[in-house]
Amino acid sequence: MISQRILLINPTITSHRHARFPLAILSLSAALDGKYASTIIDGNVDRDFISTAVRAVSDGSVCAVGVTVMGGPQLLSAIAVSKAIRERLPTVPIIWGGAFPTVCPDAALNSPYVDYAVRAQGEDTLVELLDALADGRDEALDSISGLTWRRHGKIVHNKDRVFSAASLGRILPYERLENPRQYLTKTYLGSRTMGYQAALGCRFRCTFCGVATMFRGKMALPTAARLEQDLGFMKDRFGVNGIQFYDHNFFDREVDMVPLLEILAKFQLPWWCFARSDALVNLSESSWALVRKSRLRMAYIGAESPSDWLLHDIRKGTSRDQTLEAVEKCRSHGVIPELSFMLAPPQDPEGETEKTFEFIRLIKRLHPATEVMIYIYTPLPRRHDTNAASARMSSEFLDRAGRPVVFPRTADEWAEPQWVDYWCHQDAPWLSERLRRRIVDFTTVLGCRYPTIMDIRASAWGKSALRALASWRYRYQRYDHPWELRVSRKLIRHWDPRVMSL
Ligand code: B12
Ligand code: SF4
Repeated sequence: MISQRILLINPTITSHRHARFPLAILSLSAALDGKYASTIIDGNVDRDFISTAVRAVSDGSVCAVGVTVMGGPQLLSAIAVSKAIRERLPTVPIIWGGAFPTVCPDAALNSPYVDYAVRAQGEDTLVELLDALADGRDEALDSISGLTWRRHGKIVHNKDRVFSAASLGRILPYERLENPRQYLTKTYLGSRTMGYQAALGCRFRCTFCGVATMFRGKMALPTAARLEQDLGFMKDRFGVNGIQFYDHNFFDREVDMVPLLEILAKFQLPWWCFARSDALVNLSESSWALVRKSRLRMAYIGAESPSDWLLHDIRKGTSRDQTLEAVEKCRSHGVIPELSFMLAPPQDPEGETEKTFEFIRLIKRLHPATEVMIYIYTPLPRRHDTNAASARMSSEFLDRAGRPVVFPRTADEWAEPQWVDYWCHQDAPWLSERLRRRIVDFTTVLGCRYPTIMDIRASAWGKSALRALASWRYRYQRYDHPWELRVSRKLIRHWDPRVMSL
């Protein structure tokens, strides 16, 4: 018999208009079924979610609270809701899971309003944790893989949980959300675009990527039957006409992908996904034919850098030439490549940034429709051991004043503006003010010279005006202080592509 209820919270991370299905807490809710009842609160649609959450725990019917936490802006709302619950009902256990506690479990536990941090996949860990809490024995906590907790005030990291593909077999309980249709957004893909994850994990282990910390090189694909069932459900039940695939890396081994591409080609719903350049370059012509038929509109490719030494350093496993080749492949098959770059690595911030600008200009000459996402290279602190990580990072990286970079040790410190920017790849301690300005200016000029197709709000004439206004600056590389573009962009209400992408 189900006697206990857990509250699952997705703290606010974005506007109501951009809210996506809160897949993490839906997946957890599905895994709890049959053992624990769950109530879902989504801070992206309930703008007063902290009061809602406090009200929900106040009557004493909730045995624990689970909060999903991504670093960056969501950390602030996660802290706020956790503090409010702790204050109202100090005895209710508060459990954090998601990207932030996976990468920074010490910082999460160094916060008085977090009792347990669940690292990586959370379904099984959560069930075992709730069972142990119901049991009331601390010893039971010891054996729960993937859990970070406090034993007599000291932080303990249990061993990592082994990768599990079990969640691929569960159907998400969308009906538990208030009005599921409000999560379908109007995008360039379709008037009812849905965020959906088909596969789990990624078989690569790029050193800068939180996905590698979470999955440690493991991945699992759904069966073609499962994909077909979900797409059919989404189309019939919600009228979905566009899909953003959240799979960390959509194109896995070609032989395994073909059955999935065949399903996508059957539905022909315009779609978007994350992909690697090497996978696209090596795709056979018959698979490309399926890709075309399936209406893949845009592929987000982590190009990261034009420097092969850096790509090697971060263990990306791709090369500059593969990026160029992937752009060409996409062009010839009618897919828009969306390339993301990481600028200003600490080893040579200025030099690498200028080199990347040149590479972007080259790509724009080859395929002007290419979308470009510009981020700052912000390596993650190492897991499990913030102090040792800080020490290691100290010897590796210096800030703009020449002092060793020391990462935050608590969630509150990570919530400070400069570290929120760090998590969002907007700023880094080694970036000089001059270089930061130059990157912002280049991004503005590029974004106006080539307005993103993802922005469906700005008018066609507005985009043409921006393009015309920015063309001399782009042509003569006069990026400094593009104040007229900034003003025009505001007037025309043209979005930065990073607002629309992921
Ligand atoms: C959708 C999405 C968003 C949405 C958020 C939608 C929402 N939640 O309402 C938006 C677009 C707002 C967003 C923003 C950001 N995102 Co985001 N996002 C994603 C994406 C594509 C899918 C997340 C998802 O739903 N996954 C599916 C669920 C099932 O998996 P999950 O969240 O990992 O949950 C599992 C475990 O983590 C764990 N778990 C999670 N929560 C909890 C809670 C409890 C209590 C427990 C026990 C367990 C648990 O159990 C779950 C099931 O196994 C992921 C990539 C991905 N595929 O995961 C990136 C990702 C999470 N985002 C990331 C980042 C960095 C961001 C940003 C902070 C910056 C950026 N994009 O560059 C921004 C913030 C920018 C800003 N200014 O707001 C990174 C995190 C990496 C890292 N460094 O750790 C990811 C992994 C993308 C990437 N490859 O880099 N994002
Ligand atoms: S291939 Fe992409 S998702 Fe996978 S580890 Fe590398 S950067 Fe992360």
